[in-house]
Amino acid sequence: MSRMNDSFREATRFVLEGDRFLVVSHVDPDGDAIGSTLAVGHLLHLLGKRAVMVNASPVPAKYGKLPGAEEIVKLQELRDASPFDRVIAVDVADVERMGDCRSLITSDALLLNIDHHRTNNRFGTHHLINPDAAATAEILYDWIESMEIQWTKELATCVYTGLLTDTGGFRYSNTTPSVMKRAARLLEFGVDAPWIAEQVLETLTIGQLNLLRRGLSTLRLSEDGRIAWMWLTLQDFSESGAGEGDLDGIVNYARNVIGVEVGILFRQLKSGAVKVSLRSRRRVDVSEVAGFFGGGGHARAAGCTVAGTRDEVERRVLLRVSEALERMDP
Ligand SMILES: [Mn+2]
Repeated sequence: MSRMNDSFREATRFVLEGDRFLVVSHVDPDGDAIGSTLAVGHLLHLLGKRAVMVNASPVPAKYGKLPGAEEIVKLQELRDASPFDRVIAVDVADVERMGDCRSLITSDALLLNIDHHRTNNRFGTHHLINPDAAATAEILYDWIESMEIQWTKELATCVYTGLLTDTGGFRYSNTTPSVMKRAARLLEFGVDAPWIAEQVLETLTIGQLNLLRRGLSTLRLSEDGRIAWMWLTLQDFSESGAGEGDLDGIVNYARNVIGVEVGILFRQLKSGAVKVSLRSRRRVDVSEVAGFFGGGGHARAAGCTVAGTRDEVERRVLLRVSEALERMDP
């Protein structure tokens, strides 16, 4: 605990000593990535600093109404900006996950790495990393508290969004007493919980619905019924008018089938490789499976990109998941 306090103090000093910051998160951002990006943006503004928020991917529509979301710029909009020598990366386990945002950063930049992925490789110069945190937003909550600054509704809303989405709507095993206590405090600062839930959990785009329909039509089960998987092709994307942001949550339908322990979504990438999203119900650590293929994530939610033909990738991943399941057996 006291070590974390030291880290908070160092992180605060890092922020106070700078003037202009780049705030960045991972490609294909989720609610924790966007919520944490916005929370750091609000925080920097409250401290009188200049903050430029960027993401290599577009902000998914469901996060577009969060306070400040319209200020997250696209990479292209910064083409002529001078590079940044102070950077805050949120929810980024590996510098590669920033995508082309790396091009905005000087080689000698000071970088504060705030993250909760167990696979984080400490690529920054300053670190607030806690793999036991449910969300990057949970680390931000504690850091902000340590600064004793006045919470605003906007700041609280963005932190709350990260807590809500990374716990699957306060449902996953990372929904700890600590998460609920922090969420409860955030409500006291004026967070509109039903509004956020409606925005980020109860909203489907037509593209998402079309993708879901196509994905479900490919769903297959392993013989023992413990693995379910779906495929989405490039054609599925083009014909359903869907983008990256529309993939959110589709893999859960495979995992949610009764008896299934691991759900998998395979999707073709333009590069020819296959992006694999893995979700487990209770026992299999899918971050280990993803790690084997050079990816990462959390015990219950992880992903990787695998090169090879459709059949090859499917066979290799299913084999690895089966082995993980066998290891789980008593
Ligand atoms: Mn996260």
